This record gives sequence, C-alpha cells and structure tokens, in this order.
Amino acid sequence: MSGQSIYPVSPELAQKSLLTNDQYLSDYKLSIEDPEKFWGDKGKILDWIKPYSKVKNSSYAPGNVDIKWFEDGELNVSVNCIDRHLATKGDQVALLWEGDTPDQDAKITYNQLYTQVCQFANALKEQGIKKGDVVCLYMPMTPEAAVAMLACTRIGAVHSIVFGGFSPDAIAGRIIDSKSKLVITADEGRRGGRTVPLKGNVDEALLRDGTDCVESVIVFKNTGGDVAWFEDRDLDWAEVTQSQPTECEPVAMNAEDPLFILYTSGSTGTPKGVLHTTGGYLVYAAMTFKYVFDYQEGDIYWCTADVGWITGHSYLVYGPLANGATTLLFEGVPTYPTTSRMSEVVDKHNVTLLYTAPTAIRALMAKGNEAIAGTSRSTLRVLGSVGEPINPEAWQWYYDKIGDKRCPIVDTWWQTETGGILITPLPGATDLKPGSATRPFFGVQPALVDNEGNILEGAIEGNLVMLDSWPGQMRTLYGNHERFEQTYFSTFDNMYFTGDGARRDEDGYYWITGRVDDVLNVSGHRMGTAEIESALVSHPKVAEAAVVGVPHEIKGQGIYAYVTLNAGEYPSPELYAEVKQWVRKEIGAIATPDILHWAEGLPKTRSGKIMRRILRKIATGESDQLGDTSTLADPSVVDKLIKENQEIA
Ligand code: 6R9
Repeated sequence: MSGQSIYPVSPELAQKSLLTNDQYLSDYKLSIEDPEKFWGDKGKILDWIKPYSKVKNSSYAPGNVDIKWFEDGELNVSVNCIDRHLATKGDQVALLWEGDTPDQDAKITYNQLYTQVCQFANALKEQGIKKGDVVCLYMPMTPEAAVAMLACTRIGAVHSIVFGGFSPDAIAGRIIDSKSKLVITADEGRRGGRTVPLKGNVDEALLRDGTDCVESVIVFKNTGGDVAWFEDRDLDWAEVTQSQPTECEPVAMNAEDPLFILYTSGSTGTPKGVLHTTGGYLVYAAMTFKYVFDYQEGDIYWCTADVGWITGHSYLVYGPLANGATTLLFEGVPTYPTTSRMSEVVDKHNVTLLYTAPTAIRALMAKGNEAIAGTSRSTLRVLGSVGEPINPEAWQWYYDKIGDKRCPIVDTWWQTETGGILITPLPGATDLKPGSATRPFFGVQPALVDNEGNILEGAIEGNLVMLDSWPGQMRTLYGNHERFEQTYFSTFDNMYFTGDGARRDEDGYYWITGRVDDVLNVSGHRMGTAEIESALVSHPKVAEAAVVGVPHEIKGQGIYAYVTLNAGEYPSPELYAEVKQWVRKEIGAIATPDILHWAEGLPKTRSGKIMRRILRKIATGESDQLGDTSTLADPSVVDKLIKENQEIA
C-alpha cells in the first residue's frame, strides 16, 4: 500500500553514491530502448581476450527460445576475477574468511588467490579435467570453495555446486544428471559448533547406481576429522596441489560456453540443472554487484549466503571478485556462539556492505537487542536482503537496529534462473518502501499479466513475467532444452515466466507476493512440493502425501504435509518422528516437514486430482474460505481434515 512509509534518498547519499535517480532513469530508458548500445558499453566492465562484435541475440519465440549475448567474444572468468587486479591490488585482501568460531579466520590477498587458483587448476588438469568437463563441488564455506570454482573457470571446466546441507541421494541425483567426472569436497564442514560429514555423504552418494562417471574425489582436509579413504579414488587436496606450478594458462572461453550448472527446485519433477554461460553472466553479475551495492574502493563486503546457492555464486564470488572487491566468507551461522555474532563479525572486519536473508533477520529480531549488544556496526553503509519477501516489520528492524537508521536497504528480487538481481533499489537513486523490491535494474523489462497472459497496466497485481532477455539469464536446462522452454516460456507466449506473483503500485514499484506455483520458500530455500511428496511416499508405510506451505514466523514458510498411511498402518509418535527423519535423510535438513497431518483421505476431484487449493486453506486454518468445492469427489473428506487440523493447531 503506498500510504505507508517512504524512506527518501537523502541528498548526501545521492551525492556520494555511484548513481542518482536522474542517472538511473536516463540509463534505464537507454537500456530498454537500445540494449545493443547500453550493454555494448557495459560489457566493457570485463576484460575480453577477443572483443565481441555482436551484443544481443535472443528470441523468446514459442518452440524456438534461444538466448545469446556477446556471442563472438572470448574471455576467461578467473582472469577477470583475479589476474586483471594484480597490477593494482595484488596485496589487497580478496577473500576474508571467518570460521565457525571467532578464533578462526584468514585473509587471502589477490596475489595469494592467483597462486592458489593456478595451482589447483593445474591439479585438476593433472586429473584429466579439461574444457567442458563437469566437476561437482560439495564444499564447506571455506576459501577453498572459491578457489575450486575459480580453478574450474580457469581451465573451462563447468562446476556444479551441491549445497553442503543436501543428502547423499541429492548429491547422487545431481552427479548423475550432470555426468560429473570429479567431485571436490572436504572431510567435514563446521556449522554452529557441529560438524557436517561432507566426505561421508559423498562416499555414500557414490555407492548409488549411475555415479560411476566420477573418476576421482579431491578432499580438502578442513577439520582433520576421521574419514574413510579409498586409495584408487580419493586424493588429498594438499598433496595434489603443493608441487604444481604457480602459473596456469587461462583457457579462452567463448561468451556462450557453459560456466556452471546449478540445480534448483521447480513445481514438478526432479531438480532442474540451470545452465549459465560465461560472458553474459559475468557482465551481469559484475554490473549488478557494482550498482546495487554501490561498491566503491575500500568497501568490505559480506554476503552470508552459502556458495551452494545462486546468491553464493553471483554475490559471494563472481560479482565481487570481478569488481576487485574484498569479499567475506563465513563458515558459521549468525547466532553462534553468541546471539550477536553477526554484528560482531561486522565490527571485527569493518564490513561496509552486508547482504543477508529475511529468515536470518527474523531470527535475530526474535532475540531483540541481544542481537546487536556490545557492537557498533558503524562501518555499515548499505544493507541487502534476498531470498524471499521481507516483511515490513523485519525490514524496519534491519533498518533501525542493524543499520542504525543510517543505511539504505536494497531488497533484491531475483532467481537462480536470472543469474543476477532483476528488481531492486539502488542506494543513491531509489526512495525506499519497506517490503518493496522497487524498480527494475538496467535492461530488465518486468510486466504483470493475468492468467491468460494479457499484460496489465497501472497499479495492479498479477503474474510476474519478463518481456525480454538480459545478459545474466539462464540459457537452458542442462541436457533438456525442451523442459526449459516448457517450464519458463510456455505458460505465457513470448515471455519469461518467473513463477512469482507481484503487485505494482502507483509509483511503479514492485511488491513481490511470492510463488504462484507449487514451489515453497523455506528460510529462503526453494523446494518443490513434488520433491518432498516423492520423498514421503518412498517411505514404506506411506501411501500418499500432499505438501503445502504455511506461514512460519522465522522461516517465512513452513512445510505442512498431509500423509496417508498404507492399509494396516497406524499413526504413532514414533512413526511421526520416523517419517520426518526419513524426509530429512532423503533430501536434507531443510526439507524436514514442520507438521505431519495424518489423513485418512485427501480431497480429490472426480478425475482424481488432489485439490491443493483446499489443502492450503485447511492447513492455514482458513477453512471458512475454501472457495468452490463442487468438483470434490467426496466432500466428507474435507470436513474430517478441518476437524483434524483444529486438533493439530
Ligand atoms: C536469489 C534467490 C528464487 C525465489 C523467487 C522468489 C524468492 C528471492 C526475493 C524473493 C521476494 C525478494 N525471492 N528474492 N521474493 N523478494 N527480494 O533467492 O534465488 O533460490 O532461485 O529463489 O525466491 O519467490 O522466485 P532462488
């Protein structure tokens, strides 16, 4: 609602920021009217081995979606993220690492990063890895994760990072789909005082059928914990690296050569391998990092995302390093060992730009002033939010407490598929409204459409689509271009469908309302209801399952699972715990249902379709708003579920 608070850009802020509102407006106009010219210029944010002569070549035409940017240019990502900074910034810290406990930290300069990346790239080459090969990373949040990513890019290998919280089955699925030749992992990770058995999970994953594409596993000894060792397969990171030459010739990559695959959840089926390519992705990550965070020399930037998510790719590693920034990697969690850890890390490293997620902010907010006790946070300049809609209360707390009412908040809306931020305020240019992601970045053309795909004008709510391509857009789903077109371009012809709903207010600001498909967002992590359901029904006692999202104070959304047991099986507290644990084991802790609702039957249409709309209403206690129930095969099922839900609540 536009009647609510507005935080205008102060004249001082506009003055010291990279962009003012007038500049934003005129550059935005140019970027839409003449993308060739705009991106042709902006592509020069990178160093090209062979300059491009073509800029944009994209089509959203049904059945023929084809996206190319800078298509005849050649470049190398590691050169852009490291080599080109050496002359002026060799001794500047590139990676700042803060461990799980405050006594663990490290600083890696650009010179050191160069050496480490070259040596590790040579180690990969020695293992037979070459341009186009897929390498799976299952890493803790240590500098080695970034080193491994950059080493892949140096030799043209395609990385596929699997989040360290995923299960052996999830790792195996991604290895098989991407045909990974090599896995890079660590003995263990650390998080909040506990260890994570990374190597153990990889060992288990590699027992699964179909994973024999993996020839070797490089293991970084992080904790020194005890792990199994398979001589014919496992290699010690330190051993394979130490005697390698400290130079490695970068491979010239075509702008459209694959850079990485990252699996993400959709509304149906198995996770999808989102493919990003080299030139457009890096131009877009570099440009958005620079302008969205108003990056200036001397800034210390901290993004709390894990490298296993797209935010960790674009705004922990590639965007910041392409700009020659100092980027902080944190292995721990915001509230360990003390509630004020996040603020303490800000003070300890003089962080100026902080990028985190609403779920973390809400968890801190729940602790009140304890979360900032004894800290000044006076170095902070810009705050960012990503991953899910930020509710105005959390926004306000972030602004008042963490930022001391001094720092603009950039609420950045984007997706794994978009490669970089699409809708966001810019610090010196955009007046803020708590809860709104505000306006499109350069070159981004959002629109709202109704369910028939008609473009809606003015202040209104609808399905959020993009009318044209931007350089960071995904190019395909790995090995399945048909699914790519089907998922993103078939709902509405000639448009990229985001899967999100949004409202636009009278100032043209966008307010993201959340997913309009069967994708949940739990603590900023995307999960398909179908994935969780398929994990549930793989339990031998479960007959049928339906999963819906329910509001959750900290996590944004919680997982509510309706579960029908096989004949002859009966609910019990033991089975409740067992089924929850089962899902955790199948997918990972983030997918563990919050609530199991033992249901004798699920509401179905006469043609047998589960009516999720009704299940959502029942789960959220809105059974007085079920809407049309005339197509129900057996209405008594619904009454029963409503009664049971009241008992659960
Ligand atoms: C970057 C990332 C994408 C989905 C997206 C949307 C939600 C992300 C948001 C936001 C409202 C924001 N989302 N940022 N919703 N405001 N600032 O999170 O990628 O993991 O692929 O998730 O997250 O629903 O569609 P990804």
